[in-house]
Amino acid sequence: MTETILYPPKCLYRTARPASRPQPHSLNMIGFGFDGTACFRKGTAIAPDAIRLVASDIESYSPYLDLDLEETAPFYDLGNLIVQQSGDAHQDYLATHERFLQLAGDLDFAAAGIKFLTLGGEHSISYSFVARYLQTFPDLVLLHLDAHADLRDEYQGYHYSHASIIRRCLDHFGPGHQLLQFGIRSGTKDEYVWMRENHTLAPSLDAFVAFIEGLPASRPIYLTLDLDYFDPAFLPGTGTPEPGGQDFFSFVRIIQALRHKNMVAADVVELSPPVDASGNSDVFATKVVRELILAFYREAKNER
Ligand SMILES: [Mn+2]
Repeated sequence: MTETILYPPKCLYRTARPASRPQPHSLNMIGFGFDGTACFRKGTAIAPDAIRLVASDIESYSPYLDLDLEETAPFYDLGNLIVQQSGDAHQDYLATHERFLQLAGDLDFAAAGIKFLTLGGEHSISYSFVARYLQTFPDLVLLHLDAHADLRDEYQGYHYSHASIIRRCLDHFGPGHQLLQFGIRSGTKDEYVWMRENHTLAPSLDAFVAFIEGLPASRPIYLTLDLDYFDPAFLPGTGTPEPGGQDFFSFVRIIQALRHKNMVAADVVELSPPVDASGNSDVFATKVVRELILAFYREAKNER
């Protein structure tokens, strides 16, 4: 008998179809509610189901992309990876990562056209997916929206910490891979020196959007979005808020540029519903997720 690796979602994402395996030539939503290394304010574990719940109550139409979830090609909601909770964050992360490999490890993401939209969880969960897509696509572009550089080699003793996620991804970088970051406004001096030397930090929104617009239409893109990219005035419900952040319209400009490109996967991490009792952060995050789902959509049928 095989181990159960997924919980069905408490409620299915609006307009999504249920599935228990990644579906080919499709977008696959999956929750990964791991929050073991979060250092300040925990709570991201319940974010995937919080987003699904809000999704049933917001408009399915995006005026920014002129697309409607009701009209776009089907996508699938796989539910949530079962997160081990032994109290040892490192072991718990690796055990859940193993479950992801059981679910998708034998699939050829490129040939089968398997696209993932992952709902965290804390940022460390991105590693499972980014490493896999880097391996799959030797010319992958990793776009990183975040308040934090996440380039530490380890944080508070954790190699796979949410504060070192981009460093862990860089471990898998080959010569054809490229990283561009935007929204970063917090890090160590060493992290800033590294970003300057390697030209990975876009100096402005215009520069970041122009970079996306300049990419060949076929170049595969992975977008990792830590919601603390947004200013805490707009989205206070994250574990490690930083003042001086971006607004929703900056994200609209980015998504409008991505709409015409080849996004192969994305993740949205660090929403912590208990931190914002008003629930506004959950709504904000859910609108962001709606725009992302629609940005995956391709006019030709079954090419999501
Ligand atoms: Mn962050």
